[in-house]
Amino acid sequence: MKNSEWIPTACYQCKAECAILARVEKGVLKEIRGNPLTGSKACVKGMSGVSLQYHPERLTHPLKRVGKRGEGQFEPISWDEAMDIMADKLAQLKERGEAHKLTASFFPHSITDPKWRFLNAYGGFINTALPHCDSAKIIAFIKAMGGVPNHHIPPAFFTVPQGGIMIMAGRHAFGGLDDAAIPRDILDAQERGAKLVVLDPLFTVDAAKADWWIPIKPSGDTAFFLGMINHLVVNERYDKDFVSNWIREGDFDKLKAYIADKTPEAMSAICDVSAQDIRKLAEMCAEAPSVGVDSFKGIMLGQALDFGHAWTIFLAITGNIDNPGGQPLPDLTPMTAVEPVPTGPDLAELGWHRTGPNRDKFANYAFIMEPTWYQAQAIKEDGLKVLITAECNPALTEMGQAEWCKAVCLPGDHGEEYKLELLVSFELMMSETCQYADLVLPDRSYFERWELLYMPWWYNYGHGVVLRRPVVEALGECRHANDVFIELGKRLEPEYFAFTDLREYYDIELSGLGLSVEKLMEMGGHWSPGAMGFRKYEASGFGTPSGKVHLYWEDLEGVGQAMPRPDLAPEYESDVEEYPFTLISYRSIFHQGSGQWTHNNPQLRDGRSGVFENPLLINSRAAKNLGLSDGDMVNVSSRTGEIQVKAKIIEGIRPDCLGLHHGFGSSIGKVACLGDGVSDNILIPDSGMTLDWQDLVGGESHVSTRVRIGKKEA
Ligand SMILES: Nc1nc2c(c(=O)[nH]1)N[C@H]1C(S)=C(S)[C@@H](COP(=O)(O)OP(=O)(O)OC[C@H]3O[C@@H](n4cnc5c(=O)[nH]c(N)nc54)[C@H](O)[C@@H]3O)O[C@H]1N2
Ligand SMILES: Nc1nc2c(c(=O)[nH]1)N[C@H]1C(S)=C(S)[C@@H](COP(=O)(O)OP(=O)(O)OC[C@H]3O[C@@H](n4cnc5c(=O)[nH]c(N)nc54)[C@H](O)[C@@H]3O)O[C@H]1N2
Ligand code: SF4
Ligand SMILES: [Mo]
Repeated sequence: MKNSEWIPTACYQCKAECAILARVEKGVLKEIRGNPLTGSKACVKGMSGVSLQYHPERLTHPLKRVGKRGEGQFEPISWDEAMDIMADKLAQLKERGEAHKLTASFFPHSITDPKWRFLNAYGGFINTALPHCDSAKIIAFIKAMGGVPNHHIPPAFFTVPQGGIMIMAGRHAFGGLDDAAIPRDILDAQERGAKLVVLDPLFTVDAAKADWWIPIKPSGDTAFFLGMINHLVVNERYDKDFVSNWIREGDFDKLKAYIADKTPEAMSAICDVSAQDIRKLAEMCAEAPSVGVDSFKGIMLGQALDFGHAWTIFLAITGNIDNPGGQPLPDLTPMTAVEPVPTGPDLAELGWHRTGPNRDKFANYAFIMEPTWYQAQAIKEDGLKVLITAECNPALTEMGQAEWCKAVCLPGDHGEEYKLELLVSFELMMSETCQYADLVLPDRSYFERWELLYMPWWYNYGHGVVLRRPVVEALGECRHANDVFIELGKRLEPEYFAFTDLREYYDIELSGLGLSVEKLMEMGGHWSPGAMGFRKYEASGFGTPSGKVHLYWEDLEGVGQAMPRPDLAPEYESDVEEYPFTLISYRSIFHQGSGQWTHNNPQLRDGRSGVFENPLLINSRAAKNLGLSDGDMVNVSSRTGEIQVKAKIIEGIRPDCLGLHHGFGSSIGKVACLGDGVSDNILIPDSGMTLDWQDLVGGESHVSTRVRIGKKEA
């Protein structure tokens, strides 16, 4: 081994997984940099990943619970014992005919993640900790354009032409990074003469960089886009070529009829943006050579599918699909299937829907993934018996976190200790979720493991594959969760796990591309078929049944959603008098979710520059009405909980909203616990409690809620 070398691999300080170079000196990780192969970008979080690799709080041995769930008392056990506990329980569950009552929550690094393979082979319920964030958009894109089932495909900002428009509708690209290169690419595009327009109730960093900040009412985005669509259609300012060539016959007429009364004036009354501004942005878009729209929080609401639908209609009638600066529609990389391919259980046959039993409303819209949000509900209804979490921390991140903690502690009905019979958490450091787990399993960090990252689209890779590889030796007895699932597969479902190990699994998948893990390493860890390509539909049509864009969704006629409804999310419309404010949560670059992994980073949270509290942002007018001064302690209460927090009076937030940084409130971890941060999820209701407000795609009405505040009495 050379004394010092730069090894190409992939970051995992956040879910963007940028390509990086890691400098390793005599077997010790020393430094991180962006990988020049994919644009040389790494953010501060990514570069500070080094300080976590050797953090004294890293878990290094499997642990077994000895106290009650939640007490956090453990004893070390061997891997053999841990494997036996899991394998025995899973064998039992399957024998009882309840295999579908296993679920694993994890972040899938690839659509061929071996954990998924295990769930499908065993018959477990597919559940994931991530791509629900914008599942409504994914479904909307599939329904309208036959797009690919890929989490977050933002506009390719590096392709925005001069005069192009970038609309951020509930997207904080400079804070909620989804790739370290995005902020740079946005700024570069602005330098080239593109315009940035930010729709956000909060004056974020993006808003500060924007050419125009529009402080929209939370969940008003559908109405806003419908208002623009009305203006474009009525005034014949749409892309006539695209509409006549690429929209399914008859759909445009249906749209015309539907939007006749969705005038900017009518929509203004819903979204609280003036009709004049709705028209102005519509006109700007009609004139611009391209418009790209990005959203995350805008699409994480109870009317999420409606917004996804309005968003796709807007892109279609302005011709901004698969063009430079518009919405990319990537191709699929042809990976080779590892035979035999397990199909997974037929949940409908088992009487199951994606939100658990008896949710008829959701029956027809089953998607490949199940949000974590319904775990508490499923446990209460005896629908979830074994839960394995990896790379997620629902005890803190789950909306209605207290409900999750309560549900995992519910006693069994027939003398069992708990209704949820086994709870396993793979982690790097002890987390809130680990405190409830029966088994805490020490995972390998992203510097210690193999992983083939494969999604149809990654921002700075284009489509293709990226290899994460071990650059240093694993600490202690750490084992990668994927290896553990493969071993469970070999024990319980051997016909689907005939390959030797993860590397061979990846070699088979890569074989159709003429690649292997070895070859990928020689190539610098990255393979892509080349340029992303534009307007690919001209050659092959869209992936919809008609080969054209579908604006009208006849399969949703029965539930009144064949066209997007303009209404605000029901959660925000209810109990307005009792709870006069909408609380919105947001992210910033230093923190990743609620994760121990970044909150414990001493480089990001040192005594001088670290962020140790998340004050409640309140507009100066609202504060004046309530007699509040900057720094006052306030009580904030919602339908589900109450917190005390310091008020921070600012101008840059709507007077009817309050802002709270998401991800604070850690109760474990030396650095993570520093300061007075509070968790927003004490206030936000559990999704199981608000099923009636949930959207067809799985209910996203979670990241905000209605609250009231009052000064805390001394
Ligand atoms: N640093 C960092 N980066 C991350 C993450 C992280 O935890 N930390 N998490 C990753 C994950 S899992 C995700 S899902 C993404 C999330 O990425 P984003 O959604 O971009 O991140 P947020 O800051 O939570 O929310 C964006 C903005 O939406 C605004 N907003 C809230 N409600 C509405 C609304 O109804 N309409 C509109 N127009 N705006 C609204 C908020 O004020 C906020 O400024 O970030 C990813 N990247
Ligand atoms: N109020 C509110 N709640 C929200 C959101 C919001 O905006 N507002 N956002 C929601 C969204 S979009 C999402 S995606 C979820 C995210 O919620 P989670 O998926 O729970 O994500 P994190 O909170 O970042 O927790 C990640 C955990 O993984 C651990 N980890 C990091 N790397 C590894 C690894 O390599 N191996 C293992 N085993 N563990 C690792 C970290 O230590 C951390 O404990 O939160 C949701 N909750
Ligand atoms: S955005 Fe930053 S933390 Fe996230 S993967 Fe990229 S470099 Fe790492
Ligand atoms: Mo997310």
